[in-house]
Amino acid sequence: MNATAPLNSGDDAPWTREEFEKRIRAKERYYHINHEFHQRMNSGQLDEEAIRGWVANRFYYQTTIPQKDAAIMTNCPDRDVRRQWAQRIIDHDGTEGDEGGIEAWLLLGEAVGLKREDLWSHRFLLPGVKFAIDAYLNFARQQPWEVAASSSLTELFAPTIHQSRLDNWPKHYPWIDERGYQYFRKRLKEARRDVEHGLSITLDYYRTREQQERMLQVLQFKLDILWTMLDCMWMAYIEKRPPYHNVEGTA
Ligand code: AHQ
Repeated sequence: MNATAPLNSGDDAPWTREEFEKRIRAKERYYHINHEFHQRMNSGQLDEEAIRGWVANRFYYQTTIPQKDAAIMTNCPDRDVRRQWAQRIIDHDGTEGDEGGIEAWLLLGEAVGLKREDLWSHRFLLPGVKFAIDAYLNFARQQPWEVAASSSLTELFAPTIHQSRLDNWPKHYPWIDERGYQYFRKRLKEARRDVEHGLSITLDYYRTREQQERMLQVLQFKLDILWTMLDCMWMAYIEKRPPYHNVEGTA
């Protein structure tokens, strides 16, 4: 080994904070904004059934997020972190005077022609979408709280996706009541605040190169969850091949 080389010059040297963050952000190309379901959605190619199916299936994700965040808090012994993380639960469950994200999603449901009961009953929830979302909740329950916290960093890429809906839905889907768009506006601000906290926890926690590489795998796991949800919706609402489509109705 070259005697003057810096101690950390081997290829197992930890990345600097800047390099680590750059590699985290480089995962953006796997973000579900690039899934063909979202590309069709944002270019006005989805029919009403596909839009309603997406809203109904995503409702299960929205109601699971606060449970996921509560699981992280259960595992987190740090009061200061819990104080900040608790805000995520309030953002979704709401509080006196601010009905929260789940209520806003119910308004989105009504805006696309669904009843609140259609969402709360999860009657349109596809099995594969449920499995993917349950995998996220169980991950948060079982992993160290810092690992579960870092899996929320797919939201680094979320402001773009919420903005693309606000830009595209009104022109492509004039039949949707614009009161439904409150959720997307709300998340623009909340996502930016959440990822700041999530990123600082992440850049502090993963120290060795092996841990940093592990974090990129954790982020890919969450990206896979979001991508898989849309794969299931593609089968059901684009291919019109929901589970058991070829066996139902046969004697
Ligand atoms: O509305 C979304 C939301 O509240 C959250 C919380 C965060 C997490 O803790 O994993 N992720 C997330 C996301 C929301 N919306 C998704 C979308 O496409 O509208 C994106 C999703 C995410 O980026 O993980």
